[in-house]
Amino acid sequence: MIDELRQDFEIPGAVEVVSGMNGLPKVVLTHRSGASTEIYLHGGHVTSWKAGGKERFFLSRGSLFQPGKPIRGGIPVCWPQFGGRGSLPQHGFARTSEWQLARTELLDNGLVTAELQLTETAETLAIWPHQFALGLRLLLDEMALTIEAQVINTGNAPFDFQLALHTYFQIPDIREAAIKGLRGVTFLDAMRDRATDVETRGVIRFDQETDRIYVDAPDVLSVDGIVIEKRNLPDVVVWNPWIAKSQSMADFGDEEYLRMVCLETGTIETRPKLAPGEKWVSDCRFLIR
Ligand code: TA6
Repeated sequence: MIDELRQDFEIPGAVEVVSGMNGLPKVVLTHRSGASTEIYLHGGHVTSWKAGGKERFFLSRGSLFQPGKPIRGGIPVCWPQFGGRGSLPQHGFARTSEWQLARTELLDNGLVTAELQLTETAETLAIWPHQFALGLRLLLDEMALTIEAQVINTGNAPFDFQLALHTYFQIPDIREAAIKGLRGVTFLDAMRDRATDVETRGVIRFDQETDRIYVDAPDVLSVDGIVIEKRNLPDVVVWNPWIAKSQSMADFGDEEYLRMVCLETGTIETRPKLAPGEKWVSDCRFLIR
């Protein structure tokens, strides 16, 4: 399988297809500046983004890299459901499905891109009776990684969905982390049974388990010097499991909460509804200052 993918999609100096953890196919994009990103076909899952000589995403040492299991870290794709709010498995089935590599490009301006796609299977139809095309397009340049997400209803009945890029950022110390841009935004607090509140802090710091959905958040945010610019992804989730929850997660080290924070971008409280043939698009850009 990897040999065919290499033949069809590799671009010397820009795109490689390699055997990743547990032999899972992994696409490696490398920009001429030295910036790089990696995405597994398993889950359509970005596991690394190196820019400015540093890894910017967190990946747990305990991550399983097994069929049917989500990878812990990087960017899990939560679709068509977020969390446990529906009849599907936690965060939906996209992050545990095997995606297809559809296209790779090296553009004249040096941008390196890869497109992955997931469409319905017998397994997905059994739990979610809709035909769809879910696509991710990665665009890598020296200072930024952009992820374009799109959903097309390829069936003959309408459906709605939730989508979130559940991004794990690697940070030196959660006790020093700073998230900016959410002052005045209404949030649902999972630690208080989804009670509604309004964020009063210009800079969000962490000293306990934090799990909040910020509704209709501004399109420009930052976490420890990384700027996030989103489009058509109204909601933001801020999550750190802290001590007790970390100890309860089998694929996550007890101390790993110190080096990560999730700042997720998605459409969670707003569920886009697609008629047959309709398309929904979004993009999210991660930029180092
Ligand atoms: O993004 C926050 C959240 O919904 C938390 O409630 C926590 O469950 C986290 O996602 C991780 O979920 P997972 O299924 O990947 O362990």
